[in-house]
Amino acid sequence: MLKEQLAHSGFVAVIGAPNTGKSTFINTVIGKKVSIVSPKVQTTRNAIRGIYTTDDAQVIFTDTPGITPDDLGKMLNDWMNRTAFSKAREADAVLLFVDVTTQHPEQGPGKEEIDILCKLKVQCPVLLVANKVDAVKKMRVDDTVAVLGKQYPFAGAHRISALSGAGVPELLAAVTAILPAGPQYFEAEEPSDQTDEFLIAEIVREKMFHLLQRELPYHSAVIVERIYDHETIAGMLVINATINVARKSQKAIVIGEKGRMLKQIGTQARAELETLFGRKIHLLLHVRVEENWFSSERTLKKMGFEKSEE
Ligand SMILES: Nc1nc2c(ncn2[C@@H]2O[C@H](COP(=O)(O)OP(=O)(O)OP(=O)(O)O)[C@@H](O)[C@H]2O)c(=O)[nH]1
Ligand SMILES: [Mg+2]
Repeated sequence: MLKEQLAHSGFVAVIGAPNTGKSTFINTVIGKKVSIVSPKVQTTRNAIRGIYTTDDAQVIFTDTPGITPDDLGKMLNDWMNRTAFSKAREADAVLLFVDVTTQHPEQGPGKEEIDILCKLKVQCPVLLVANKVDAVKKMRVDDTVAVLGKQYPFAGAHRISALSGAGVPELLAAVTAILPAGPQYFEAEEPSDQTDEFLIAEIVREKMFHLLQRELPYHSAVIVERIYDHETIAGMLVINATINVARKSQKAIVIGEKGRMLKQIGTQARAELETLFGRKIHLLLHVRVEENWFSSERTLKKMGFEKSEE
């Protein structure tokens, strides 16, 4: 049952440059994987909700793609950036993530952060979140916060480690307190609103990010075509998914010698999916060449993108 009135409820957009730990933070808050994580930049492509519910509050976090001027396949990149800014504009509060390990306060604030702050035209409170404090000295964190603090009228600054969870409860309390009274939007048992198809595609994509070199994951997209219960093997979930790549040569790499790479991607994804769904899974992966899929409106829509207006 949804409660009509909570002391605090609303939408919080989590934005920042790529690789700053936005998705890691969402997963830590929710306590399970809602959004995929990798050491490579631009892992997240869509707006992904992680819903945090307590007795008297509901905070709907939206994980967003890292904002970057880099141009990897124009339309996809453009839509990713638009997604991040439009989610910030729709939100009741914004968390701007900064990776303290990549900041050099003595050289002034990061170019990426300045660029984001210039384009961030929001009325709502924006909290600065200095992430990865576990990896650098405290002084450097303080300097980063001080330097960036001069660039924008932040409603507060928090120092956290999304990975270890340090500082996360304090940040959660602060962002909850900012939100006005309002209704409960989602059931408490629903930590996310993504479909099974989307989550499965994302898990396959995460394994590709970890297993494939350099640019390849960026040139790939995963689409779950069909999920069905197997008629003869009770309890087995059969999943049919396609990996789109942009070139024939990329298809060969994803499949690998004697199909080894594709098998490894499938095995790792299946293991995680079996834990997630709590049942046996048969994952059928197929690789298809679709030139310039990242500039194809039809394919991007199939991948869950919306062409949001800026
Ligand atoms: N040391 C340390 N590493 C972290 C922390 N948070 C995230 N990371 C690492 O940073 C990398 C990027 O994390 P993600 O959560 O994927 O970053 P993101 O901001 O969602 O990245 P995009 O989706 O590409 O924009 C991963 O290797 C994480 O393990 C942290 O608090 N400390
Ligand atoms: Mg991410």
